Amino acid sequence: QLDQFPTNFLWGSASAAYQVEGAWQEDGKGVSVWDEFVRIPGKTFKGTNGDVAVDHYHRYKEDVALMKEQGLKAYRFSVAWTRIFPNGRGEINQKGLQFYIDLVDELIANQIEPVLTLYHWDLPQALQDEYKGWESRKIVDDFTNYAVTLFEALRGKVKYWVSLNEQNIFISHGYLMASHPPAVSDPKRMYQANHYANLANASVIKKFHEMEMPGQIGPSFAYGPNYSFNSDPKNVLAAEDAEDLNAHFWMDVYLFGKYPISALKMLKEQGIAPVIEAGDEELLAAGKPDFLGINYYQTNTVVFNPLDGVGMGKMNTTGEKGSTEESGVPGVFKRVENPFVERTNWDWEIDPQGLRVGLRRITSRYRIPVLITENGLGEYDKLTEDKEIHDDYRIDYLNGHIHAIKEAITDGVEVLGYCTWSYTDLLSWLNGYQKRYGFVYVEQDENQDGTLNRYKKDSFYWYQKVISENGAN
Ligand code: BGP
Repeated sequence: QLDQFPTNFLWGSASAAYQVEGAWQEDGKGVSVWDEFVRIPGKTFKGTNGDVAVDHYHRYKEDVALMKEQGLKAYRFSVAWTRIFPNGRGEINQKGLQFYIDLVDELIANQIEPVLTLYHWDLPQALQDEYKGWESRKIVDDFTNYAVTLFEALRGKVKYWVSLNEQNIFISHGYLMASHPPAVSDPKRMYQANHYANLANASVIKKFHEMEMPGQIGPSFAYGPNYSFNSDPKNVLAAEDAEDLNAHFWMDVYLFGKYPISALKMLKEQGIAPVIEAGDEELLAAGKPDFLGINYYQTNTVVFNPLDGVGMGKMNTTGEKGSTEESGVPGVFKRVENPFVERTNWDWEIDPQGLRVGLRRITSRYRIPVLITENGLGEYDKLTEDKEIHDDYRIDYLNGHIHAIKEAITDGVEVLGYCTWSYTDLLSWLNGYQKRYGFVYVEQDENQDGTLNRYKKDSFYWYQKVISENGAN
Protein backbone atom coordinates (compact mmCIF):
# COMPACT_ATOMS: atom_id res chain seq x y z
CA GLN A 1 0.00 0.00 0.00
CA LEU A 2 1.20 3.43 -0.91
CA ASP A 3 0.52 5.99 1.79
CA GLN A 4 1.93 8.93 -0.01
CA PHE A 5 2.31 10.14 -3.52
CA PRO A 6 5.83 10.29 -4.93
CA THR A 7 7.88 13.23 -3.69
CA ASN A 8 7.90 15.99 -6.30
CA PHE A 9 4.44 14.91 -7.44
CA LEU A 10 3.07 17.89 -9.34
CA TRP A 11 -0.08 18.94 -7.51
CA GLY A 12 -1.40 21.37 -10.05
CA SER A 13 -4.31 23.07 -11.67
CA ALA A 14 -5.03 24.22 -15.21
CA SER A 15 -6.52 26.86 -17.49
CA ALA A 16 -6.39 27.92 -21.13
CA ALA A 17 -5.69 31.33 -22.66
CA TYR A 18 -9.04 31.95 -24.31
CA GLN A 19 -10.94 30.85 -21.23
CA VAL A 20 -9.21 33.16 -18.73
CA GLU A 21 -7.19 35.95 -20.29
CA GLY A 22 -9.64 38.37 -21.88
CA ALA A 23 -7.80 41.42 -23.31
CA TRP A 24 -8.69 40.04 -26.70
CA GLN A 25 -7.48 43.07 -28.62
CA GLU A 26 -4.72 44.31 -26.37
CA ASP A 27 -1.00 44.78 -26.91
CA GLY A 28 -1.11 43.78 -30.55
CA LYS A 29 -2.95 40.49 -30.19
CA GLY A 30 -4.43 39.11 -33.42
CA VAL A 31 -7.85 37.57 -33.88
CA SER A 32 -8.30 33.85 -33.31
CA VAL A 33 -10.91 31.50 -34.74
CA TRP A 34 -12.65 31.54 -31.35
CA ASP A 35 -12.75 35.36 -31.30
CA GLU A 36 -14.72 35.12 -34.55
CA PHE A 37 -16.80 32.05 -33.74
CA VAL A 38 -18.36 33.46 -30.56
CA ARG A 39 -19.69 36.37 -32.61
CA ILE A 40 -21.87 34.07 -34.72
CA PRO A 41 -25.33 34.15 -33.10
CA GLY A 42 -26.41 30.96 -31.37
CA LYS A 43 -23.02 29.28 -31.22
CA THR A 44 -22.36 29.61 -27.49
CA PHE A 45 -24.56 29.65 -24.39
CA LYS A 46 -26.31 33.04 -24.37
CA GLY A 47 -23.62 34.31 -26.73
CA THR A 48 -20.96 34.33 -24.03
CA ASN A 49 -17.41 35.00 -25.14
CA GLY A 50 -13.84 35.38 -23.91
CA ASP A 51 -13.40 39.08 -24.75
CA VAL A 52 -12.86 39.86 -21.08
CA ALA A 53 -13.13 36.32 -19.67
CA VAL A 54 -11.89 36.51 -16.06
CA ASP A 55 -9.36 39.21 -16.95
CA HIS A 56 -6.38 37.05 -16.07
CA TYR A 57 -4.29 39.09 -18.51
CA HIS A 58 -4.45 42.01 -16.08
CA ARG A 59 -4.88 40.07 -12.86
CA TYR A 60 -2.33 37.31 -13.28
CA LYS A 61 -0.29 38.49 -10.29
CA GLU A 62 -3.33 38.28 -8.05
CA ASP A 63 -4.08 34.80 -9.39
CA VAL A 64 -0.51 33.60 -8.88
CA ALA A 65 -0.58 35.00 -5.33
CA LEU A 66 -3.62 32.82 -4.64
CA MET A 67 -1.80 29.80 -6.06
CA LYS A 68 1.11 30.53 -3.80
CA GLU A 69 -1.19 30.80 -0.79
CA GLN A 70 -2.75 27.46 -1.69
CA GLY A 71 0.66 25.83 -2.06
CA LEU A 72 0.10 24.84 -5.68
CA LYS A 73 3.12 23.05 -7.16
CA ALA A 74 2.26 23.39 -10.85
CA TYR A 75 0.13 25.63 -13.03
CA ARG A 76 -0.87 24.60 -16.51
CA PHE A 77 -1.80 27.44 -18.86
CA SER A 78 -1.80 27.93 -22.60
CA VAL A 79 -0.25 30.52 -24.85
CA ALA A 80 -2.48 32.38 -27.29
CA TRP A 81 -0.73 31.95 -30.63
CA THR A 82 -2.23 35.29 -31.76
CA ARG A 83 -0.37 37.17 -29.02
CA ILE A 84 2.95 35.92 -30.34
CA PHE A 85 2.12 36.05 -34.06
CA PRO A 86 -1.05 38.12 -34.65
CA ASN A 87 -1.34 36.66 -38.14
CA GLY A 88 -0.02 33.22 -37.32
CA ARG A 89 3.50 33.84 -38.59
CA GLY A 90 5.90 36.63 -39.51
CA GLU A 91 7.14 39.22 -37.03
CA ILE A 92 7.07 38.38 -33.35
CA ASN A 93 4.76 40.63 -31.33
CA GLN A 94 7.14 41.35 -28.43
CA LYS A 95 4.46 42.66 -26.09
CA GLY A 96 2.50 39.45 -26.41
CA LEU A 97 5.55 37.31 -25.79
CA GLN A 98 6.48 39.45 -22.80
CA PHE A 99 3.16 38.62 -21.11
CA TYR A 100 4.09 34.94 -21.00
CA ILE A 101 7.68 35.62 -19.95
CA ASP A 102 6.31 37.68 -17.06
CA LEU A 103 3.76 35.02 -16.13
CA VAL A 104 6.41 32.30 -16.15
CA ASP A 105 8.79 34.44 -14.09
CA GLU A 106 6.03 35.15 -11.60
CA LEU A 107 5.24 31.44 -11.25
CA ILE A 108 8.89 30.50 -10.81
CA ALA A 109 9.43 33.25 -8.25
CA ASN A 110 6.59 31.65 -6.27
CA GLN A 111 7.96 28.09 -6.62
CA ILE A 112 5.21 27.03 -9.00
CA GLU A 113 6.23 24.81 -11.92
CA PRO A 114 4.88 26.21 -15.22
CA VAL A 115 3.24 23.65 -17.52
CA LEU A 116 2.85 25.35 -20.88
CA THR A 117 0.31 24.28 -23.50
CA LEU A 118 1.26 25.45 -26.98
CA TYR A 119 -2.16 25.01 -28.52
CA HIS A 120 -5.47 25.11 -26.71
CA TRP A 121 -7.74 25.71 -29.73
CA ASP A 122 -7.30 29.42 -30.47
CA LEU A 123 -5.88 29.19 -33.98
CA PRO A 124 -4.99 32.50 -35.66
CA GLN A 125 -7.94 33.44 -37.87
CA ALA A 126 -5.45 34.64 -40.51
CA LEU A 127 -4.29 31.05 -41.06
CA GLN A 128 -7.87 29.85 -41.28
CA ASP A 129 -8.59 32.49 -43.93
CA GLU A 130 -5.37 31.95 -45.84
CA TYR A 131 -5.27 28.17 -46.16
CA LYS A 132 -8.08 26.74 -44.00
CA GLY A 133 -5.89 26.19 -40.97
CA TRP A 134 -5.70 22.54 -39.97
CA GLU A 135 -6.96 21.46 -43.37
CA SER A 136 -3.65 22.35 -44.99
CA ARG A 137 -0.23 20.79 -44.69
CA LYS A 138 1.12 24.35 -44.39
CA ILE A 139 0.01 24.37 -40.77
CA VAL A 140 2.89 22.03 -39.90
CA ASP A 141 5.58 24.64 -40.60
CA ASP A 142 3.68 27.52 -39.05
CA PHE A 143 2.91 25.62 -35.88
CA THR A 144 6.51 24.44 -35.62
CA ASN A 145 7.86 27.94 -36.11
CA TYR A 146 5.52 29.29 -33.42
CA ALA A 147 6.56 26.52 -31.02
CA VAL A 148 10.27 27.10 -31.64
CA THR A 149 9.80 30.79 -30.83
CA LEU A 150 8.48 29.80 -27.41
CA PHE A 151 11.11 27.09 -26.92
CA GLU A 152 13.81 29.70 -27.47
CA ALA A 153 12.17 32.35 -25.29
CA LEU A 154 11.42 30.07 -22.35
CA ARG A 155 14.21 27.52 -22.56
CA GLY A 156 15.25 26.33 -19.11
CA LYS A 157 12.35 28.10 -17.42
CA VAL A 158 9.50 25.90 -18.58
CA LYS A 159 10.20 22.19 -18.14
CA TYR A 160 6.78 20.73 -18.97
CA TRP A 161 5.34 21.41 -22.39
CA VAL A 162 2.02 20.26 -23.80
CA SER A 163 1.94 20.27 -27.60
CA LEU A 164 -1.73 19.99 -28.65
CA ASN A 165 -4.61 20.07 -26.19
CA GLU A 166 -7.28 17.50 -26.96
CA GLN A 167 -6.67 17.07 -30.65
CA ASN A 168 -9.52 14.53 -30.66
CA ILE A 169 -11.93 17.17 -29.36
CA PHE A 170 -10.99 20.18 -31.44
CA ILE A 171 -10.94 18.03 -34.57
CA SER A 172 -14.22 16.16 -33.97
CA HIS A 173 -16.07 19.23 -32.74
CA GLY A 174 -14.60 21.43 -35.45
CA TYR A 175 -15.03 19.15 -38.46
CA LEU A 176 -17.76 16.64 -37.62
CA MET A 177 -20.11 17.97 -34.97
CA ALA A 178 -19.69 21.54 -36.24
CA SER A 179 -19.91 22.83 -32.69
CA HIS A 180 -16.43 24.43 -32.61
CA PRO A 181 -14.78 26.53 -35.32
CA PRO A 182 -14.63 26.14 -38.27
CA ALA A 183 -18.01 24.41 -37.76
CA VAL A 184 -17.66 21.95 -40.61
CA SER A 185 -19.50 18.62 -40.72
CA ASP A 186 -17.57 16.38 -43.09
CA PRO A 187 -15.83 13.18 -41.94
CA LYS A 188 -13.41 13.12 -44.84
CA ARG A 189 -12.22 16.64 -44.14
CA MET A 190 -12.09 15.77 -40.46
CA TYR A 191 -9.73 12.85 -40.90
CA GLN A 192 -7.50 14.85 -43.24
CA ALA A 193 -7.30 17.80 -40.83
CA ASN A 194 -6.58 15.33 -38.07
CA HIS A 195 -3.72 13.87 -40.05
CA TYR A 196 -2.13 17.30 -40.46
CA ALA A 197 -2.60 17.93 -36.76
CA ASN A 198 -0.76 14.66 -36.10
CA LEU A 199 2.09 15.80 -38.33
CA ALA A 200 2.22 19.20 -36.64
CA ASN A 201 2.29 17.56 -33.24
CA ALA A 202 5.08 15.18 -34.23
CA SER A 203 7.06 17.96 -35.91
CA VAL A 204 7.03 20.10 -32.76
CA ILE A 205 8.04 17.21 -30.52
CA LYS A 206 10.83 16.24 -32.89
CA LYS A 207 12.09 19.82 -32.86
CA PHE A 208 11.98 19.95 -29.06
CA HIS A 209 14.25 16.91 -28.92
CA GLU A 210 16.56 18.16 -31.67
CA MET A 211 16.99 21.41 -29.77
CA GLU A 212 17.82 19.38 -26.67
CA MET A 213 15.34 21.34 -24.67
CA PRO A 214 15.66 20.70 -20.96
CA GLY A 215 12.36 19.15 -19.89
CA GLN A 216 9.61 17.03 -21.33
CA ILE A 217 6.91 17.37 -23.96
CA GLY A 218 3.73 15.51 -24.83
CA PRO A 219 0.19 16.05 -26.13
CA SER A 220 -2.88 16.15 -23.86
CA PHE A 221 -5.47 13.65 -24.93
CA ALA A 222 -9.13 13.66 -23.85
CA TYR A 223 -9.48 10.05 -22.83
CA GLY A 224 -12.88 8.64 -21.95
CA PRO A 225 -12.31 4.89 -21.54
CA ASN A 226 -15.05 2.82 -23.17
CA TYR A 227 -17.03 0.13 -21.35
CA SER A 228 -19.38 -2.41 -22.82
CA PHE A 229 -22.90 -2.04 -21.40
CA ASN A 230 -23.01 -5.80 -20.75
CA SER A 231 -21.46 -9.08 -21.82
CA ASP A 232 -23.51 -9.45 -25.01
CA PRO A 233 -20.67 -10.20 -27.48
CA LYS A 234 -21.90 -7.62 -29.98
CA ASN A 235 -21.75 -4.91 -27.30
CA VAL A 236 -18.32 -6.08 -26.21
CA LEU A 237 -17.12 -5.70 -29.78
CA ALA A 238 -18.78 -2.29 -30.00
CA ALA A 239 -16.76 -1.18 -26.97
CA GLU A 240 -13.55 -2.46 -28.60
CA ASP A 241 -14.41 -0.53 -31.77
CA ALA A 242 -15.16 2.58 -29.73
CA GLU A 243 -11.79 2.27 -28.01
CA ASP A 244 -10.06 1.97 -31.42
CA LEU A 245 -11.98 4.76 -33.13
CA ASN A 246 -12.15 7.21 -30.23
CA ALA A 247 -8.94 6.55 -28.34
CA HIS A 248 -6.30 4.41 -30.08
CA PHE A 249 -6.89 6.36 -33.25
CA TRP A 250 -5.00 9.19 -31.56
CA MET A 251 -2.90 7.63 -28.86
CA ASP A 252 -1.43 4.94 -31.17
CA VAL A 253 -0.31 7.66 -33.56
CA TYR A 254 1.35 9.59 -30.73
CA LEU A 255 3.11 6.57 -29.28
CA PHE A 256 3.54 4.09 -32.15
CA GLY A 257 3.50 6.53 -35.07
CA LYS A 258 0.72 4.45 -36.68
CA TYR A 259 -3.07 4.42 -36.92
CA PRO A 260 -4.80 1.32 -35.53
CA ILE A 261 -5.35 -1.17 -38.36
CA SER A 262 -9.04 -1.92 -37.75
CA ALA A 263 -10.01 1.75 -37.57
CA LEU A 264 -8.05 2.64 -40.71
CA LYS A 265 -9.70 -0.25 -42.55
CA MET A 266 -13.13 0.99 -41.50
CA LEU A 267 -12.35 4.47 -42.80
CA LYS A 268 -10.93 3.17 -46.07
CA GLU A 269 -14.10 1.15 -46.72
CA GLN A 270 -16.11 4.34 -46.29
CA GLY A 271 -13.75 6.37 -48.45
CA ILE A 272 -12.92 8.79 -45.64
CA ALA A 273 -9.41 7.68 -44.66
CA PRO A 274 -6.77 10.44 -44.69
CA VAL A 275 -4.30 10.71 -47.54
CA ILE A 276 -0.92 9.77 -46.09
CA GLU A 277 2.00 10.98 -48.17
CA ALA A 278 5.54 9.63 -48.45
CA GLY A 279 7.54 10.72 -45.43
CA ASP A 280 4.53 11.20 -43.15
CA GLU A 281 4.99 7.95 -41.29
CA GLU A 282 8.68 8.72 -40.70
CA LEU A 283 7.75 12.07 -39.21
CA LEU A 284 5.09 10.53 -36.99
CA ALA A 285 7.57 7.95 -35.76
CA ALA A 286 10.20 10.64 -35.09
CA GLY A 287 7.92 12.73 -32.90
CA LYS A 288 7.47 10.50 -29.87
CA PRO A 289 6.35 12.29 -26.72
CA ASP A 290 8.12 12.00 -23.36
CA PHE A 291 4.86 11.74 -21.46
CA LEU A 292 1.21 11.49 -22.30
CA GLY A 293 -1.06 14.20 -20.95
CA ILE A 294 -4.49 12.87 -20.04
CA ASN A 295 -7.62 14.95 -19.60
CA TYR A 296 -10.10 12.75 -17.83
CA TYR A 297 -13.71 13.61 -17.09
CA GLN A 298 -15.80 10.51 -17.67
CA THR A 299 -16.13 7.05 -19.19
CA ASN A 300 -18.37 6.00 -22.10
CA THR A 301 -20.68 3.03 -21.83
CA VAL A 302 -21.67 1.70 -25.24
CA VAL A 303 -23.82 -0.82 -27.06
CA PHE A 304 -23.83 -1.93 -30.68
CA ASN A 305 -25.50 0.63 -32.96
CA PRO A 306 -27.10 -0.72 -36.15
CA LEU A 307 -26.44 0.88 -39.53
CA ASP A 308 -29.74 2.73 -39.37
CA GLY A 309 -29.06 3.71 -35.75
CA VAL A 310 -28.34 7.10 -34.22
CA GLY A 311 -25.64 9.50 -35.40
CA MET A 312 -24.10 12.46 -33.61
CA GLY A 313 -26.53 13.95 -31.09
CA LYS A 314 -26.33 17.33 -29.39
CA MET A 315 -24.53 17.74 -26.11
CA ASN A 316 -26.09 19.35 -23.08
CA THR A 317 -24.73 22.89 -23.11
CA THR A 318 -27.44 24.45 -20.96
CA GLY A 319 -27.00 22.70 -17.61
CA GLU A 320 -30.52 21.32 -17.84
CA LYS A 321 -30.10 17.80 -16.52
CA GLY A 322 -31.12 15.05 -18.95
CA SER A 323 -31.00 17.18 -22.11
CA THR A 324 -28.15 15.27 -23.79
CA GLU A 325 -29.23 13.66 -27.05
CA GLU A 326 -28.40 10.07 -28.00
CA SER A 327 -25.18 9.83 -29.90
CA GLY A 328 -23.23 7.19 -31.78
CA VAL A 329 -21.59 6.00 -34.97
CA PRO A 330 -24.05 4.05 -37.14
CA GLY A 331 -22.96 0.45 -37.70
CA VAL A 332 -20.49 0.64 -34.84
CA PHE A 333 -21.56 1.84 -31.37
CA LYS A 334 -23.77 4.26 -29.49
CA ARG A 335 -23.49 5.63 -26.03
CA VAL A 336 -25.93 4.64 -23.29
CA GLU A 337 -26.30 5.71 -19.67
CA ASN A 338 -24.23 3.81 -17.17
CA PRO A 339 -26.76 2.75 -14.54
CA PHE A 340 -24.12 2.53 -11.81
CA VAL A 341 -22.89 6.11 -11.70
CA GLU A 342 -24.24 9.58 -10.94
CA ARG A 343 -24.38 12.41 -13.45
CA THR A 344 -23.70 16.15 -13.21
CA ASN A 345 -26.22 18.79 -14.27
CA TRP A 346 -24.50 18.74 -17.66
CA ASP A 347 -25.00 14.94 -17.81
CA TRP A 348 -21.33 14.10 -17.39
CA GLU A 349 -20.95 10.72 -15.69
CA ILE A 350 -19.02 10.72 -12.44
CA ASP A 351 -16.74 7.70 -12.44
CA PRO A 352 -13.49 8.04 -10.48
CA GLN A 353 -12.59 4.40 -10.99
CA GLY A 354 -12.71 4.98 -14.73
CA LEU A 355 -9.57 7.05 -14.29
CA ARG A 356 -7.77 4.09 -12.73
CA VAL A 357 -9.00 1.86 -15.58
CA GLY A 358 -7.81 4.36 -18.16
CA LEU A 359 -4.39 4.83 -16.57
CA ARG A 360 -3.87 1.08 -16.45
CA ARG A 361 -4.87 0.65 -20.08
CA ILE A 362 -2.45 3.37 -21.15
CA THR A 363 0.40 1.93 -19.13
CA SER A 364 -0.13 -1.61 -20.45
CA ARG A 365 -0.34 -0.50 -24.04
CA TYR A 366 2.22 2.32 -24.18
CA ARG A 367 4.52 2.15 -21.15
CA ILE A 368 4.76 5.89 -20.86
CA PRO A 369 4.57 8.26 -17.87
CA VAL A 370 1.29 10.12 -17.62
CA LEU A 371 0.62 13.68 -16.56
CA ILE A 372 -3.02 14.23 -15.70
CA THR A 373 -3.50 17.59 -17.35
CA GLU A 374 -7.22 18.00 -16.58
CA ASN A 375 -9.86 16.55 -14.27
CA GLY A 376 -12.64 18.37 -12.52
CA LEU A 377 -16.30 19.01 -11.92
CA GLY A 378 -18.32 21.64 -13.74
CA GLU A 379 -21.26 22.72 -11.60
CA TYR A 380 -23.35 25.66 -10.53
CA ASP A 381 -21.76 27.27 -7.46
CA LYS A 382 -23.44 29.68 -5.11
CA LEU A 383 -21.74 32.64 -3.46
CA THR A 384 -23.23 33.10 0.01
CA GLU A 385 -23.84 36.47 1.62
CA ASP A 386 -20.62 35.93 3.56
CA LYS A 387 -18.82 35.48 0.24
CA GLU A 388 -18.23 31.80 0.79
CA ILE A 389 -18.73 28.89 -1.59
CA HIS A 390 -19.56 25.52 -0.08
CA ASP A 391 -18.63 23.18 -2.92
CA ASP A 392 -18.53 19.89 -1.06
CA TYR A 393 -19.68 18.13 -4.28
CA ARG A 394 -16.44 19.27 -5.94
CA ILE A 395 -14.37 18.11 -2.99
CA ASP A 396 -16.03 14.67 -3.21
CA TYR A 397 -15.39 14.51 -6.93
CA LEU A 398 -11.72 15.46 -6.73
CA ASN A 399 -11.13 13.32 -3.65
CA GLY A 400 -12.51 10.27 -5.45
CA HIS A 401 -10.29 10.84 -8.45
CA ILE A 402 -7.18 11.42 -6.35
CA HIS A 403 -7.87 8.09 -4.66
CA ALA A 404 -8.18 6.43 -8.05
CA ILE A 405 -4.81 7.88 -9.05
CA LYS A 406 -3.25 6.57 -5.87
CA GLU A 407 -4.60 3.09 -6.64
CA ALA A 408 -3.31 3.35 -10.20
CA ILE A 409 0.14 4.22 -8.87
CA THR A 410 0.09 1.07 -6.72
CA ASP A 411 -0.94 -0.80 -9.89
CA GLY A 412 2.32 0.35 -11.48
CA VAL A 413 1.28 3.45 -13.41
CA GLU A 414 3.82 6.27 -13.48
CA VAL A 415 1.93 9.49 -12.79
CA LEU A 416 3.95 12.72 -12.89
CA GLY A 417 1.26 14.96 -11.55
CA TYR A 418 -2.35 15.97 -11.37
CA CYS A 419 -3.76 19.22 -12.71
CA THR A 420 -7.35 19.91 -11.78
CA TRP A 421 -9.58 21.76 -14.18
CA SER A 422 -9.65 24.61 -13.37
CA TYR A 423 -7.82 27.07 -11.15
CA THR A 424 -10.15 30.05 -11.22
CA ASP A 425 -13.63 29.82 -12.64
CA LEU A 426 -13.43 30.53 -16.34
CA LEU A 427 -15.30 30.45 -19.62
CA SER A 428 -16.65 27.05 -20.55
CA TRP A 429 -16.43 27.15 -24.36
CA LEU A 430 -20.06 26.31 -25.12
CA ASN A 431 -21.59 26.51 -21.64
CA GLY A 432 -20.76 30.06 -20.66
CA TYR A 433 -19.78 31.21 -17.18
CA GLN A 434 -22.41 29.38 -15.18
CA LYS A 435 -20.61 26.02 -15.46
CA ARG A 436 -17.87 26.51 -12.91
CA TYR A 437 -14.82 24.37 -12.27
CA GLY A 438 -12.44 26.49 -10.17
CA PHE A 439 -11.01 26.51 -6.67
CA VAL A 440 -11.38 30.25 -6.94
CA TYR A 441 -14.80 31.72 -7.59
CA VAL A 442 -14.96 34.64 -9.99
CA GLU A 443 -17.89 36.93 -9.40
CA GLN A 444 -19.90 37.33 -12.56
CA ASP A 445 -23.28 36.03 -13.62
CA GLU A 446 -24.30 34.04 -16.66
CA ASN A 447 -24.67 37.27 -18.63
CA GLN A 448 -21.05 38.15 -17.92
CA ASP A 449 -21.96 40.91 -15.49
CA GLY A 450 -19.98 41.20 -12.28
CA THR A 451 -16.97 42.52 -10.45
CA LEU A 452 -14.67 39.62 -11.43
CA ASN A 453 -13.54 39.63 -7.81
CA ARG A 454 -11.97 36.38 -6.63
CA TYR A 455 -13.26 34.35 -3.67
CA LYS A 456 -11.78 31.14 -2.31
CA LYS A 457 -14.14 28.18 -2.34
CA ASP A 458 -14.16 25.45 0.31
CA SER A 459 -12.37 23.25 -2.23
CA PHE A 460 -9.50 25.78 -2.24
CA TYR A 461 -8.74 25.04 1.41
CA TRP A 462 -9.33 21.33 0.97
CA TYR A 463 -6.79 21.09 -1.89
CA GLN A 464 -4.37 23.22 0.11
CA LYS A 465 -4.44 20.46 2.74
CA VAL A 466 -4.13 17.69 0.15
CA ILE A 467 -1.01 19.34 -1.21
CA SER A 468 0.53 19.94 2.21
CA GLU A 469 -0.01 16.28 3.13
CA ASN A 470 1.04 15.04 -0.31
CA GLY A 471 -2.22 13.21 -0.95
CA ALA A 472 -5.89 12.99 -0.05
CA ASN A 473 -7.28 11.05 2.88
C1 BGP B 1 -11.78 20.11 -21.95
C2 BGP B 1 -11.03 21.34 -22.40
C3 BGP B 1 -11.06 22.46 -21.43
C4 BGP B 1 -12.34 22.59 -20.65
C5 BGP B 1 -12.89 21.26 -20.16
C6 BGP B 1 -14.27 21.33 -19.58
O1 BGP B 1 -12.28 19.46 -23.06
O2 BGP B 1 -9.68 21.03 -22.67
O3 BGP B 1 -10.68 23.61 -22.12
O4 BGP B 1 -13.23 23.46 -21.18
O5 BGP B 1 -12.89 20.32 -21.18
O6 BGP B 1 -15.22 21.29 -20.58
P1 BGP B 1 -16.48 22.20 -20.59
O7 BGP B 1 -16.00 23.58 -20.47
O8 BGP B 1 -17.15 21.92 -21.90
O9 BGP B 1 -17.32 21.78 -19.45
